[in-house]
Amino acid sequence: MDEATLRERLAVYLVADPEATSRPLLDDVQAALDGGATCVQLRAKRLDGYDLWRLATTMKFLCAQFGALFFVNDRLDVALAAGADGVHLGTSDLPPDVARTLTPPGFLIGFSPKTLDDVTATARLGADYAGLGPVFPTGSKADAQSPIGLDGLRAQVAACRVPTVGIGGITIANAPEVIGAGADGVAVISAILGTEDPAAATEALAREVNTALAAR
Ligand code: TZP
Ligand code: MG
Repeated sequence: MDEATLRERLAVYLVADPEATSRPLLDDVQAALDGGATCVQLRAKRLDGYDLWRLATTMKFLCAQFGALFFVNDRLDVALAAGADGVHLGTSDLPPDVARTLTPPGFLIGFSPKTLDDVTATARLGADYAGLGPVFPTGSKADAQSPIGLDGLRAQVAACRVPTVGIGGITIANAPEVIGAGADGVAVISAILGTEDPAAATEALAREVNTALAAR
């Protein structure tokens, strides 16, 4: 996939975490796709390999119907087995360059750098995009670092030579500022899964993101 297409597909990025919703996760993912999500990452820290693979396989099928990208968090083996478009790795997972030795051509690797040094290493390690944050305080990640804020995000985007999404505490209200700081998209958990109507929430988020992207 060329870089411009990847940037477009990262615009409205749902991180689908079963711990963040009381509804069946696939129903929420379907609703988010109906509302205009362009990308979905399955992040299920407590599922074992079998359950994660089953869920990932169904989620990939659903995403493909909408032309949305599908990533699996942490687990390269499950991402490959489920036919995902890619895997999302952090600094405590397989390094992107090591993961790359195991992946077929075109398979996407996302990376969450922690420090500014990690940010500059992102492209060197062969990652296709970076998740930068937490931008704002978040209640969705127990071990989250302190927020980098919009200025921190702007600095990290500038230092990052691959497409980026901002993550952490992003809402419909502050999404335009995240895009204004240079991110190609917004990655959210609670702004979609924590609402009564995930389709309407995604639609509103997508509207804000697309307006902000058009204004840059
Ligand atoms: N990584 C950094 S912040 C975060 C993750 C997975 C949680 C984002 O969740 P929310 O609810 O959108 O703040
Ligand atoms: Mg991880």
